[in-house]
Amino acid sequence: MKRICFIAAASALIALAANSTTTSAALNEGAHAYIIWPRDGAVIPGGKFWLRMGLSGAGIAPAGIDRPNTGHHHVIIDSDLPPPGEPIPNDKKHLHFGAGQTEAHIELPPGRHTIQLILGDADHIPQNPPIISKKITVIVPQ
Ligand SMILES: [Cu+2]
Repeated sequence: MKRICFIAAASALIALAANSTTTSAALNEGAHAYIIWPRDGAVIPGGKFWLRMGLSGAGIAPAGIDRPNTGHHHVIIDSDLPPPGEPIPNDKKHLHFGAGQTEAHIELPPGRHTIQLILGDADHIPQNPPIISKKITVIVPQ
């Protein structure tokens, strides 16, 4: 019940935000995701960390909530961006945060890894143009 209330409240806020905008396309221009932590090139002993995800120029909405200029984060690990216009795959290299999370506990094995964010809409499809972060590299020592 608590969760349902939260989603209802979030929808109300998003609706308010949407009313004050002109078109979603105009707002999407320049929107981008960014990785707050870790920083590019970080060495992470043990490979366990909290990834902190940022978003500028767009809003977070849970999967299934269809509002202009919103979406939920996806973390792409050791992979290139998924193709445009199709749902983002759901596997070990493509993690969905469909509850609207902006933090994720990640565990990576030893080695070099790339991490990149891409926003997806209510149906997990990237926005057009896509709202992405810079691709960073992290190193997990042996
Ligand atoms: Cu998704």
